[in-house]
Formats: sequence, C-alpha cells, structure tokens
Amino acid sequence: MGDLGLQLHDMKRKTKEECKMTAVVERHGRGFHLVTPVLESIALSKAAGTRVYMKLENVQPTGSFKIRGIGYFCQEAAKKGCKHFVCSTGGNAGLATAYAAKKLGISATIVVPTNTSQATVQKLEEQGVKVEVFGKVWDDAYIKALALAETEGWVSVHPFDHPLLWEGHATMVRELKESLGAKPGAIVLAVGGGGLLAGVVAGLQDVGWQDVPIVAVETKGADSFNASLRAGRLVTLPQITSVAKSLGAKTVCVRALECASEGQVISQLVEDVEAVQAIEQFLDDERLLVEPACGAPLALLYTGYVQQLQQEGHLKPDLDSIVIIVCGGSSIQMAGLQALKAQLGMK
Ligand code: PLV
Repeated sequence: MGDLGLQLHDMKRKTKEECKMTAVVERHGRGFHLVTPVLESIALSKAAGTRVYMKLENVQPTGSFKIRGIGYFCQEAAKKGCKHFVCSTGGNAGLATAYAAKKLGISATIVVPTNTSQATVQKLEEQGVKVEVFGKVWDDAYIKALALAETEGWVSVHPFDHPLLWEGHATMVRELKESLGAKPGAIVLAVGGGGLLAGVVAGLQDVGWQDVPIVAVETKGADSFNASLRAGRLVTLPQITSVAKSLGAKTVCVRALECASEGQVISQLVEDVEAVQAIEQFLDDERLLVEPACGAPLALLYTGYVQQLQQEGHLKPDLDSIVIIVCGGSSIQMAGLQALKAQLGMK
C-alpha cells in the first residue's frame, strides 16, 4: 500500500470522534492554554455523596479557564491584523488578554471597573498592559472598551460573548473525555456572563455528551442567568451586590439562554457566605486558593445542594460521578479572603 493508501486505510480505522479531535487540534494549532489535570477529590466526594472529579482550570496561565477562549480569540484576531486589544473585565479575562497579547507581541488596554482590587490592577500592569479604571461594574467598563475599540486596528475582546471564546473553552470538555473516558453524571460550573457555560455546552455537543446535565451556579446578587431563566428572556439586574465580582455581569449573553433550551441546564443559587466558606474549606482540603466566583460551584458540593437537587428529582439519585470546573480566578489572596470574611460577618 502506498502512502496515500495507508492514510486512507488509517482514516477508515479512525472513528468519527477521532477525526473530529484531529480537526480541532489542527484548527487550534498550539494554543496558549495548558491541558489541565483531572483529579478526584476525596473531600468533595464525601460532601456531595458522589465521586467528584476536579477539572483544575485554576492552574492555567493567569489562573483561570479564560485563557482557553481568549487565547484562541486573540490568535485569530492577530491573524487578521489586529494592532491592539481592548478588554473590559472583572479581572481574569483581562489577565488572559494581557498574557495572549504579550505572547503575540501586540499591545493591549484593559478596562476594569472601580470595584477591582488594587492587587488585580497591579497584576495587570505587571503584564505590561495599559489599565484604565472606569465605571462601577463590568457593564460600565464594557461601554468604555467599545468606545476605545473604535480606533482603527483595535479589537475588542469580549470576556464571555463570542463564538471563538466558546470554541476555545470547549477544549476542556475534549480533555475531560480523554481523561475520564466515561461520561460523568453531571458537570458543575459557575455562570457570570455565560461564556464558560456556552463553551462547555459546545464541548459536550462536540464529543456526543450533550445529555450530561449541567448545574450552573451563581451567587445571590450576581444571579443574572437565574433571573433570565425564570423570566424566559434576558433580564438585566439593577445592580451587582454579590462579593463574587467575577460573576458580576448584569446581563448574560443570549447564547447562555439558548444553551438552557438545548440541554439539561439546572440553575442553582448559593449565598455569598456559602461561597466564601467553600473557598476556605477547599483551601484546607486541596490546598488551592480560588475566588468567590469559583467558591460558588464549590459551595454547591460542600453545602448539600447536590443531595437537595437529587431529592427534588433534578439530578439522578445514582450519579456515577460529578465533574466540577474549578474555574479559579486570580483576584484573591489570604488578606483578601480575611477581608471577605469580615465583610460578611463570618468568623
Ligand atoms: N469573569 C469575567 C467577567 O467578569 C472576567 O472579566 O474575568 N470564574 C471566574 C474565575 C471568572 O473570572 C469568570 C468570569 C467566571 C467564572 C464566569 O465566566 P463567564 O462570564 O464566562 O460565565 C465580570
């Protein structure tokens, strides 16, 4: 058999799934993200009453899953001649943009709202980008970023609402399939503007796992997805009152609502106190420090919500396993955790 014959023979042997994976790798080339570990957590499994696997996105460069989608978006923009990136952010999307921009040798401006910590602004500046502080919440910073992006050759990097972002985020599900082999009983993740949700749904559809239920967790006071689901249309929150600032988009993207109609998406709210308690417990159990945005899905596992969802019939009583996307977040230090506890009246 000649070379071509061998290739054809090989192609026939490959499953449809393998061909798709090859296509995806070719399309993405070398991304800026890492293939992250999937670890079983004894402590979380005990709390949730089901085997829990952690997809550790907190170990990505810049500390969150954001680099997957944003890295891919920026690479594509660079190919089209982008001269400068502008990103409005609660922090992590900006850090990912700064990282990708540096790798691509392109300058960037990151617009953050006034509720962003000085430590995060400093981290951004250390990445060599220009930081502008504008507006009270992310939605205000977004308007400023759009105005800046009017400049010729400048490209706005949306933190959660773009198909390329979702395609980049979807890579984490393909990795999950490679690591786990078997389908998990449910995936637990945080929702801010809905980019992570849209990416995970895209990934599930790609690997043929579209029937895996997703538990989409928000904190009360940053609950724009829950409010929209209940209303059956996009709802804009009057303000963000939760300490989980990285979940603080007043309106989710349209795609987030569509995802809820395409698969089984269960929306669950947790209290700020539960999210912060979960951060502390997780630090003790797994020696990893994450933001309240990530404390929210952790709280779902630590605080008995899984059992409640099972009792209410939203989740099967005999789940094989649960995967939690440990979305991470860089805007947290020990002092910040102590300050959050004091703010919420916790011991
Ligand atoms: N953070 C966005 C939006 O902030 C940002 O600008 O960084 N977990 C972490 C650690 C995050 O940083 C975010 C989003 C999320 C979860 C939620 O992801 P999303 O927005 O795709 O649902 C206002």
